Amino acid sequence: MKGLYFVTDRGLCGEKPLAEVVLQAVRGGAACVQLREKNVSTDFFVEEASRIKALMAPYGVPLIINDRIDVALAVAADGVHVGQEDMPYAIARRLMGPKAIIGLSVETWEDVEQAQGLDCDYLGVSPVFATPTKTNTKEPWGLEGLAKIRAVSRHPLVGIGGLNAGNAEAVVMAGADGIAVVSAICASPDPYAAARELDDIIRGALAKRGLLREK
Ligand code: TZP
Ligand code: MG
Repeated sequence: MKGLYFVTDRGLCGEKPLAEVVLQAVRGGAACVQLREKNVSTDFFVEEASRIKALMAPYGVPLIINDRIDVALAVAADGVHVGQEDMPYAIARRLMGPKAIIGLSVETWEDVEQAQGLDCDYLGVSPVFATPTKTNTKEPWGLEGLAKIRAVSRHPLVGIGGLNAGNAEAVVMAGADGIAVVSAICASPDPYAAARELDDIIRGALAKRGLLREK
């Protein structure tokens, strides 16, 4: 999981329809989209996920569902993202199958050590910085924490929490392979331009680390 990773929040999209914001993010360079819904009914979530999956199909960008394995299975999404208090990783893998993309959030050093034994596709380093978008988080990792995880982990790392065009380069240079953003795209008046700018910065930094062939 490398590059710009867009996580949705319908509340932060304001007047902009969520599907439109997703499309703009993907056109702007998002390499992955995670649908994250905390307050909608299951039938709404399934309908939305199915519609967004169809919209994204021409771009070849994977659709990941936050928490809800039932929704991911219902729409044959590319994967799920689970936190430490969601479906245990091993069960998520069994349900989703070997080809699914499964991301796991790590919030403590113990989580990082436990993840070493798991064949998850990436770790969500959560949160890198404190953010008003999600306040029930543990202590932020900071750039130093992220760099420490990079030094030991065998997994791709996706940073999340307070990330934007002003700090994305530093976060990649500290060891992130992917940069996950919510408000930097959802709350932007121009989600396409916001995604393009972020993608450019992230690619530049990945290239500096020798992780991309060209900028
Ligand atoms: N998990 C950890 S922080 C966070 C999530 C879903 C929210 C990140 O939002 P933002 O607006 O990109 O800081
Ligand atoms: Mg969760």
